[in-house]
Amino acid sequence: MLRYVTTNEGKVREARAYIDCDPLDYDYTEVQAPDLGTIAAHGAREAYTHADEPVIVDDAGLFVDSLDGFPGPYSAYVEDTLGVERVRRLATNQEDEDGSGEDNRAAFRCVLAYCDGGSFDASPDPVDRDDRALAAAAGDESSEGLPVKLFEGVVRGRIVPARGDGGFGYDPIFEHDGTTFAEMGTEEKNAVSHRGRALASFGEWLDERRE
Ligand code: ITT
Ligand code: NA
Repeated sequence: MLRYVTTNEGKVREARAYIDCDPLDYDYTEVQAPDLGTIAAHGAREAYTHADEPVIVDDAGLFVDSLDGFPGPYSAYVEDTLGVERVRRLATNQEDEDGSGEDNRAAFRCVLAYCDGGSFDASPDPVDRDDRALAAAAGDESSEGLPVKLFEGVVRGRIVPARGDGGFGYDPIFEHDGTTFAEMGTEEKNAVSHRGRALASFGEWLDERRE
């Protein structure tokens, strides 16, 4: 069985529309890195080594244009500490300061990292050497070199005052085509979201491999 390595029920709900998987609560090392791919690839190798079953690690974040991409890879930490409403206010103040009148543009990004210990045409490591150094620093040389396939999804939108009570995380303040992600059902969000796009390409790749 494919294991979706996460503690986030919202991610699993969305993933199940595309793939058959069970959640696995495994606390892999979230290495400090500026890009989601490095974090996810490292997590997938470590989780596979632990679980000995095919795994998917999902690393995602909200990137606010006016904040130079903050909170980005730190989105989970920032949600826990500042909270969603303060991130919204930060983004809004920023806009007022430069008086540009620009919309509060932002993007959600998601990287899925797949590892099953088998060999396949792996994705090039996002920052190959750095990743190895990070893996070594985390005391995880054993899993070094395991092939990992990365799938990425991006959706652009705007930061707005919170609306809706669906979804999770930053969904209430992220508007796409006039609707916040928290105002959408799972299917509607999946059809346009960062995670939906990454899952769709992962699902296609899995199907091709099975043929
Ligand atoms: P796991 O690491 O256990 O998978 P997490 O929620 O900590 O769960 P991330 O490390 O990927 O997930 O952190 C992503 C942050 O971005 C976190 O605060 C999420 O709530 C938020 N986030 C990710 N995907 C989102 C989405 O589709 N809608 C809203 N917020 C999202
Ligand atoms: Na996390």
